[in-house]
Amino acid sequence: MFRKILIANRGEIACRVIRTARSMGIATVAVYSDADAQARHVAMADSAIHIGPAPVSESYLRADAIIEAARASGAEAVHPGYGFLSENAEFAEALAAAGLVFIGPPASAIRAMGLKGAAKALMESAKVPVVPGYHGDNQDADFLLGQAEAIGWPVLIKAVAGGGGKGMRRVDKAADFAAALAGAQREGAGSFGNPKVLLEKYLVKPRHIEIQVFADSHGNAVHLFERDCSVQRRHQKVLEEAPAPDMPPAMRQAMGKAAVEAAKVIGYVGAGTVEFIADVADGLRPDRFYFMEMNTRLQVEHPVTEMITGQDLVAWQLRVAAGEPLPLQQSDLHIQGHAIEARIYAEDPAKGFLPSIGKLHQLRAPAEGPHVRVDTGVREGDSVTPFYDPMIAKLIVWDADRAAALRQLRRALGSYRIAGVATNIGFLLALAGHEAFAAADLDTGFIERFRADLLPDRKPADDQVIAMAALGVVLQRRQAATDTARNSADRYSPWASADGWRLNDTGFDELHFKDGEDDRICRVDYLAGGAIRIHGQAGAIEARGELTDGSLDAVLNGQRSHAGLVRQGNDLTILCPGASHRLLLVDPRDAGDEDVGTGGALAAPMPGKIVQVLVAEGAAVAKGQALMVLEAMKMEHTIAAPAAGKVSKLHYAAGDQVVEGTTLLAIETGE
Ligand code: MV4
Repeated sequence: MFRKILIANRGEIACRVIRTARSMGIATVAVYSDADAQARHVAMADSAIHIGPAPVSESYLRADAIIEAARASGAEAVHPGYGFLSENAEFAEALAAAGLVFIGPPASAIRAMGLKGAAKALMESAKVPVVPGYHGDNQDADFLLGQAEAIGWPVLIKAVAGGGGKGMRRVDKAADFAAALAGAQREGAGSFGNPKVLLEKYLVKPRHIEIQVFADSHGNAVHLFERDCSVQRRHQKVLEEAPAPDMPPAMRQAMGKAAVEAAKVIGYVGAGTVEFIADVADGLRPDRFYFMEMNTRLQVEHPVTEMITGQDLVAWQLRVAAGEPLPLQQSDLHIQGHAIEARIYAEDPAKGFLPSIGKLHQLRAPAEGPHVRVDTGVREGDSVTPFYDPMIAKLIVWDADRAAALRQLRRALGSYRIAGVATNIGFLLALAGHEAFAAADLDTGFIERFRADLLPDRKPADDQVIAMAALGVVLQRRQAATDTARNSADRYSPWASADGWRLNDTGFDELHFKDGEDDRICRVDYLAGGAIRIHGQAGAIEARGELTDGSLDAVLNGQRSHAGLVRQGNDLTILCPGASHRLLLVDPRDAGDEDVGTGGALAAPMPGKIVQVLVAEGAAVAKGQALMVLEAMKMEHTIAAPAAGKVSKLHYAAGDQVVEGTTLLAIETGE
């Protein structure tokens, strides 16, 4: 076995590989870009080597820099993870030339699966079923139209070098064929440098079912059953599960056998996935599945296979790459229970799933255990940057059967708490709670078909949410007041109390929240024993509770309630199970006091634009004095001095755009 390996990747997959390597006593070397110097995978590895600037073309895609790093570190083998260089045959060859082991298949196997038409012909020769169609060399438009007529409409034109749905055109009738053909050819040439296409019968109700295969260098090959990845959005997988719901045993056996044949015919070694498309117009049938493509790497969704087989696929990869035989034979492998993976992304479903860039001010994952696994590459306080995939984590659940696993999924998703970026968790919860998903009425059109159910309109905050927000604000003020009192000579001073009944005679306050465009102004009465009464739209709610480290444990009208609470200045995020609400606290008394930096450097609390600089370099300032005004998220935020001192440096001027965390100015406090 190797003594040291280098992981040519980042994020959750780098962390995943490091975890297994460590458990096997193998030393790990991480590589990182400028943007990842503080990343989790770097912190986890035994050592780490810088390979370049943030853009992937200048770092994680630089084969030369990675090979040099492997050499310099003394690593014997390189794990490519997925994406980046994982399916790059030249990279595999360059590693071999440098005397390093590529933890992946032979370059020849990667090439054999590179072009769709050639791969299909190869599969046909191995008796692996392929979608009926034409995948020959003749690219003449009239000839292809004739082939399409023979296949029967609708027909799918696919660029042979295409991928991820690019260079694909559905054609329903002869009159549309020529234009669609030209389009697919243009896209193939433009995106992949290859105008060649193939034709297939278009399957109107397909399911994406893939088989995990493994082969060693001694001629053994097995499969580790199937995964169903039919729930996709724009060719991005959203939910993956194993086994495939309602899979007939005869079909599982036939698909497993076909996948192993596919691996054998290309001389495969290592972990691979054979993707099939199943025509489910008449349900799942053993004679209605067809080879689509083979992914010559470990896949994002490999954990669901690990959960149902009890195997560690990264450990298998390392053993096979080191020349050992497969750890188990086919007859040793069995399916146990059901697993589902949900990909948690920093993206905004309300904005067309646009990536949501920013800092993960709060990141609380469900507790891990036999039923819940979380694979992640980020920690609370890390940022989602525009440079890389905005995946936050993979949540994997397991239970004895699908219905139980689905309950685990809903519970785990509901307990996730993320603030600072928008996430797809609400969308995932809607999916996991959808009756058609529970009924396993799956096909690749699932998300489009139920779009209206899955993307509900933004719900205004109800009285319960407003009450939680109000309670959170009151508890925070009390905490701040207690801290002040602790630091003051007279800790029992009534002025140190933040309770309304001491701050004003009447014993009540008014809190003004903005929920989107809606103003929510509510009266808050201070009651005995620390409770408060919040007057909402539908009535009053009596609330008390505790706020610890961003977690609010409350009792509202006698009912227990939990939520996450994150406050950035006057920007408040209330994270309720399955739904998050963002409110702005409109309160002149608080202006600026949460926007203060610590120490002498003042950082931008969020990305925005400097609209005003209120002090000059060298100016003496008092504690709490307004220094700059930052416009962010349509609100103005005052940056105030954390302590009395002198402005030693102004880094920005009015009109400048700043990213979150940027040091805006420095103050010498004389401390
Ligand atoms: C198909 C198809 C229907 N009929 N082929 C999409 C990406 C590529 N890997 C293959 N894809 C498809 N091929 C035939 N003959 C429908 C799709 C397809 C799809 C496949 C798997 C998962 C999601 C999909 C979403 C849309 C279309």
